[in-house]
Amino acid sequence: MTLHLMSHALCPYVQRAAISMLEKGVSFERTDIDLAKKPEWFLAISPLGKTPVLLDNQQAIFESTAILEYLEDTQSPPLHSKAAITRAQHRGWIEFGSSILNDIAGLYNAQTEDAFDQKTAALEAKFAQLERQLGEGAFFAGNAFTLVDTVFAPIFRYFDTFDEIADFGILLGKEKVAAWRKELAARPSVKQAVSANYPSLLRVFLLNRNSHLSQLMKRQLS
Ligand SMILES: N[C@@H](CCC(=O)N[C@@H](CS)C(=O)NCC(=O)O)C(=O)O
Repeated sequence: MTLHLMSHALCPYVQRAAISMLEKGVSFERTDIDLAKKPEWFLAISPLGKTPVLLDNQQAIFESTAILEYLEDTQSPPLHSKAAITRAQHRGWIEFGSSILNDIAGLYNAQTEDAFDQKTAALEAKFAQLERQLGEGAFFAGNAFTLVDTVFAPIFRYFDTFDEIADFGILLGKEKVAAWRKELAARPSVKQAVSANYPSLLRVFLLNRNSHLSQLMKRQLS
């Protein structure tokens, strides 16, 4: 089987697929797409013009959750529970993770302090929900690493850079969330899902948003 991931260095949705394949020990190729100048061949396989796309022997699959499900159907070990009820619940939490990613984009693009504070509050509330949801064990669903973990590892990765700018209080006092974040950061598949220059690329990306966060970063640099 030849798997080829159409990728972007900073894309959290790409990381979901990469983490899943690394967990399953599947070898795959990776090609970075310039999302500011999408090639025609990429638009032909990506109806929404977004990364990730996974090519399996030239057959294209788009949307990260479709890719994760395909990898579950074709590669072991499974990262989805055997129980239908748990799988359905985890799909819900994956969607919850996507809504956090939208809030994070809202945070780093916010033009005013007010808009930034609103996004901070929305994120704080969502992580408080997660804190209540988490049980015992290293990961979202106890000691088994699941698809929900592939979704949250890239989310927590943003906070490594945010924390260098300031503590916005989003994760403050959430002990279970903090322990989960630490476990995910130490996981080899999570580490290998991005290149070594990810933190510096993210800083440049955030600085170039012309947003409230960019201003905070510039003040820090001056
Ligand atoms: N729902 C999509 C979201 C993917 C997505 O937003 N990808 C971003 C990069 S992280 C993208 O390709 N953006 C380019 C664009 O929207 O033009 C998924 O789960 O795969």
